[in-house]
Amino acid sequence: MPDYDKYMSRCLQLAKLGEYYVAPNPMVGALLVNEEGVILSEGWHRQFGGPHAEVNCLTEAVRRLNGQTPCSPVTLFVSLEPCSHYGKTPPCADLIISKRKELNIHRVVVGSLDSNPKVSGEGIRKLREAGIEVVTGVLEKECKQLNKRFFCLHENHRPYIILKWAQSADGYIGLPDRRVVISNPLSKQVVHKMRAENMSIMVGTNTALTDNPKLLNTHWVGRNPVRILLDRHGRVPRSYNIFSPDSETIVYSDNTQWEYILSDLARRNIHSLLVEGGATLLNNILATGIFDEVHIEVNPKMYLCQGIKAPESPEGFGALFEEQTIDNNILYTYVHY
Ligand code: AOF
Ligand code: ZN
Repeated sequence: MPDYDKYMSRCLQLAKLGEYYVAPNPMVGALLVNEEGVILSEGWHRQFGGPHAEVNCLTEAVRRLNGQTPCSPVTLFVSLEPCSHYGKTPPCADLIISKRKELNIHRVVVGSLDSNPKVSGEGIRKLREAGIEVVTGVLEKECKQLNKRFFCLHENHRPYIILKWAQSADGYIGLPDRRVVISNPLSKQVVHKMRAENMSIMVGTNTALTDNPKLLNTHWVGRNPVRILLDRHGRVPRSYNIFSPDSETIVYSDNTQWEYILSDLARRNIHSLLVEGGATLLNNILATGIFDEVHIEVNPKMYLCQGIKAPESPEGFGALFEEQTIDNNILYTYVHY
C-alpha cells in the first residue's frame, strides 16, 4: 500500500508548477502509483482552459505503457477532487472510470474536496458509484492552503483579500503631497511577485493621483493583475498610468458599497485582491474585518516624523505568520482568521 502522504506531497509539488498560469482555476497535481509504490505517470494543470491534472496524468500513463495494462492494482492520487461537470473540458471522473480497466485503477486518493458548486462532492460520488475505492482528506490542510484563493471565491463568494503597505520606522506610509520610496529594489520584486499571485490590485483615488502607479507586474513571471480604482467623481484622468493599455482597469465610484464591489469581483471570477493603498482605503477595509492577510514592509532606518499614519486596527491584523528580512527592510505577514 503506497504511503498516502508522501505521494500527495508530490501531487502538491506538481500542482505548484501551474502557479501563475492557471488562475482563477485551482493548481492541481496528479499521479498514478502501483502497489509496489512505483510512479507510473504524473500530470498537472498547466494553464487556464487547458487539460486538467488527471487528463495529463492518464494520457501520460497510456503513452508510457504503450497498450500494456499494469498487472498490480493502481492508485490515482490527485490533490483536488476530480471534476464531474462539462466545463472547458469533459468531466475527469468520467475519464477515470473509462480508463479504469486499461490502467487497472482500483483506488483514487483525493487531497481536498472541490467546493466549486458545479462539482462539490459529485466527482467522488460518481467514482464510488462506479465501484472505485475513494479515500479523501489526505494532506487536506496543505491542499486547501495551496488553493486558498480558489476556495475563498467558491466558499465565501468574494476574492481572497490581501492588504499591503510599506511604512517608515516611525509608522508613516508617506507624505500627503509627494511620493516617498520606502521599499528597496529587492522588496519591489517581492511586491511584483505578489501582483503575479493575485488576480487584481486595488488603490484609492489619492494613491492613483499622488503616486501615479502603473500597478503592473514587470519584475516577476506571470500576468499583470486587473487594476481596480476606487474613484469618487472620476478625478483620475485617463492619461494616468493606471489606465495604461498594459492591463484592464475597472473603476468603481468610491461610494459604492464594499459588499457590492466584492460580489461583483466574484461574479467576474476574480479570486484574489491585493490592496496597495492608500491609508483611508486600507483603514476602511480593516474596519470591516473582512480581509485574509496583511503584509507590512517596515524600513527600520527611515524616520519621516510626519505625514500619513500607517493603517491601524484595534483588533490587530491577525496572527504573525512570517517575518522576512529583505535587504534592509522587514516584511511582516499576518494571517487573519
Ligand atoms: C482545473 N484543473 O486539474 C482540475 C480542476 O473550466 P474547466 O473545465 O477547466 O473547469 C474548471 C473547474 O474544474 C475548476 O473550477 C475546478 O472546480 C475543477 N477542477 N480544474 O482547472 C484541474 N482538477
Ligand atoms: Zn477535471
